Amino acid sequence: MEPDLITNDQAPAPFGALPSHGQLKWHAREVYAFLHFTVNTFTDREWGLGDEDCSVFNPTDFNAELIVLALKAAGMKAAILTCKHHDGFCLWPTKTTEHSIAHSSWREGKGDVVREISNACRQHGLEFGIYVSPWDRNNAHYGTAEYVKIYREQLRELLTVYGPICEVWHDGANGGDGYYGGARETRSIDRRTYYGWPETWALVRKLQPDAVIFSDVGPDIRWVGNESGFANETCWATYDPVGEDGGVAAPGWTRYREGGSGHAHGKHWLPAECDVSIRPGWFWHETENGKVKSPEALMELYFKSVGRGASFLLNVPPDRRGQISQPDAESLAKFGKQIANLFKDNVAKHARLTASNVRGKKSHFATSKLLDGKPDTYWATDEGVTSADLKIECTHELKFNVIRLREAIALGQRIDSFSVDTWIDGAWKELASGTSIGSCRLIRLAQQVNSCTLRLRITQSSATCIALSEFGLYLEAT
Ligand code: FUL
Repeated sequence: MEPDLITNDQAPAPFGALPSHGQLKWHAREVYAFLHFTVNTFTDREWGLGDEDCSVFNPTDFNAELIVLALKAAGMKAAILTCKHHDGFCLWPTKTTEHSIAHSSWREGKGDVVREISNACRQHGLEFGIYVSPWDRNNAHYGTAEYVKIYREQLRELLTVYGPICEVWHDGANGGDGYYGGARETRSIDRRTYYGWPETWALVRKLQPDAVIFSDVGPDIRWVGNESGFANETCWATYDPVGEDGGVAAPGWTRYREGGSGHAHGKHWLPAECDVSIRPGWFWHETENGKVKSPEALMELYFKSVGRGASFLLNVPPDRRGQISQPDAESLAKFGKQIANLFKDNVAKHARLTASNVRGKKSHFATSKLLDGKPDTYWATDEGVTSADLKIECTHELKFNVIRLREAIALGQRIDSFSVDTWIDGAWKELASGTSIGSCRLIRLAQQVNSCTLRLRITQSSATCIALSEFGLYLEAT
């Protein structure tokens, strides 16, 4: 946020829950990758048992740079690596367990996948995040207080040795059967209390203050409640998770389906992340080489995640070579091109924008801010003006089939509903309408529209005035 627009005494007062610095950076990432890679890649499983011999991890031609370049071609801004999945095998030479890459035959036990992926990310301008499964089917101490210490130590290693970490990812799979150092039994834990999450998250905050923490319940980023990659059409950035029993929520202990929409004007800024795999499974399996999602399917998911104010976390699992398989890489590259082409030109950029109200009639808050491409400038209305019209006029026809709106979210999520109309044969005709906007709302129209005159109506705002940062019209090639 430009200091003068936030601190300016004429600027709108922030409304409700607000994003932190780390969350604002997260909103800008929009599309980023999951890399599921571990012993499962070599044993053809989705959940390893924890009894795998370390030597099974042996990629034949691991190449972190090629992996990261495949992600970059899709326009991805970050990669989150499964540093440890439920099987407990650590992809870095940890001091906390022998069940790690240091005891594999790969590079004679001297390799470090976390080091290489994090370095390649930084070299190519991507940020790096870590997935560290709390459930550990290998560790003999799982279920005792000793294991919680080990888990925190693993986080400490990862958060101190590998440079800046953008996101820390905790899944909600908690306990069950496993190897557990040879005990081979079923261990259950109390999901609400066992891990001591507040203390664990305090450690993350201390070591990496800008990292956002993801789990079913945040504290920074929430699970959207499905693994299919979409948010609900109405999707608020605010959310107040409750436990399955209505009490205190914890990862794996929450009414997770509510994550799809969040809660309008909830107490916490806790936006949704939509995770999904480019293949049916999270890990690479040869039998799924023909089942890679097409670029069109990825586009659809983009509209249903990023286009609803959430993020698109797309898993792309490295194969047994330690690279991204060709069908996956091809789909990623085409998807990246389609996104880049779609947004390269806001066709409304030369249009005349006239608002029914501009805050204090000041240039600071003028409608031109909607077209400057800056997330921290915005058109605002006077106090008490909670609905307003924006007319868009052009001497030539604007041709588009996608509309993009963004709120100035540093000031909170303020708008409740909107509509877009086009002027046809002497009357306004409604093209689209919706509810939540937040960081991004995309409307993908069924047909191309050619029009010289349009109108955006902000029909309701719960804040005392409106602050909208972008109005964009784009043409998606069909
Ligand atoms: C889940 C895990 O059980 C899956 O294996 C996968 O890692 C997914 C992203 O999270 O909780």
